[in-house]
Amino acid sequence: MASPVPSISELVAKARLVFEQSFGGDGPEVAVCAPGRVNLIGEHTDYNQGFVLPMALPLVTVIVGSMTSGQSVSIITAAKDVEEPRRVNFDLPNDMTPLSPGKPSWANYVKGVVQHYRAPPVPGFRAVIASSVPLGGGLSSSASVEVAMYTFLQQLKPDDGDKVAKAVACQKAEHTHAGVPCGIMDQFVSVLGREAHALLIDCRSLEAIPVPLADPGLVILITNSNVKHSLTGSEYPSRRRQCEEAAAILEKASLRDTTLKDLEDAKAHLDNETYRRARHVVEEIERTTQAAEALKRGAYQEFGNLMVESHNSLRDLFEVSCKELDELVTAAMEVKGVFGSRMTGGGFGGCTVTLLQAGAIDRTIEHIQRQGHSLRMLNLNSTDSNTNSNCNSLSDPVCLNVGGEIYT
Ligand code: GAF
Repeated sequence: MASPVPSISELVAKARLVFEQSFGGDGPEVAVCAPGRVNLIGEHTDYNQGFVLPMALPLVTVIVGSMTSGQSVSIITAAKDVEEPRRVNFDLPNDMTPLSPGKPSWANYVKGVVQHYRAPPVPGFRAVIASSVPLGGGLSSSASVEVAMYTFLQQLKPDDGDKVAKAVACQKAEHTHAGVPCGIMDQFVSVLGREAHALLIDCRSLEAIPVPLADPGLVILITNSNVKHSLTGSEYPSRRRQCEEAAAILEKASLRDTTLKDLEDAKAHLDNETYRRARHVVEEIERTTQAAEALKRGAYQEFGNLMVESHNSLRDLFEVSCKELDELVTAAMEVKGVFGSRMTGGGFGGCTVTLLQAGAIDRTIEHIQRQGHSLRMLNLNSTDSNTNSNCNSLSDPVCLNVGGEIYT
């Protein structure tokens, strides 16, 4: 009933075939990959310097390719549902001239990472991208392309290997070349995520604590509303701006430094919308640390209750949910054995994430489908994750980055 997740080897084989058909010659010398993510709780808190609790997924972006002697890049995407053309060539600037973003938009992630690579100048290369992360599904397809691209460049010309700096460089690529003023969560967990763990990330100090998530009695179900979200519109930047305005009025560096009491005391100075945005963030930061504690104790019902509170707050205060996401959460919560459910990611469409007892998986999927949703679902048993699996489908050298580790 749940969709099978293509393995990393299958994606590498697909990308390799496209490489050989398009470029001929000896085939690719390098293969890398980086995961998408699902955020369990802590939404729209990262750019407010708060906490987030995402986990890396077995859905990944793979890049295969080789260095060339020239000063140009030729990149092809074999990912689903992307804008044409699927092949883009560009020259690498031989001075400090920036690489301008343009059309097709998928190539901007590549250009952005080339621009912000921490060991310039980048050598010429040709490469093929393949991905199992759904585009516009709120599962960080863009961060997984950025981190895979960065990892690919590391294989051609190593940088100093600093993982946090790598995530920050990929975040910059998203800012300058995709035009999304995102926080650090997606790139951070794509680089530093660990198998069978969620990551409690402090988005101010950029420190992270792995929280074990490998109970065979527990399932994480991701349900795609099939409403495509795009964060490049005005909504995401405007939410970020409202949060910054609220912090400025409260005379705080960020909403991380704000308590509920501060907010209530200043309510008269904030317009109602700004107040509600700020209230979501302040309470969500608190919920996220509580949820991480609950997960550590195996208190799944407590965790689930916090997920539902988070969803309601995103729906009513932050206003980034939509009818389809709300319906999916309601349907999931009607099933016995479901602990909690919420929208995940930036919002305005995309996926929900549901925490449930393993024994409840079939009836949960059936129930959601009976509500009239014809949905693509991904059943992620946390013990069944292949986010750190290696792949040997290329002849040497083989380099894979999954969850931040490089295997050669
Ligand atoms: C998107 C952004 F890219 C993240 O940085 C984060 O703000 C998220 O939306 C909302 O929590 O995925």
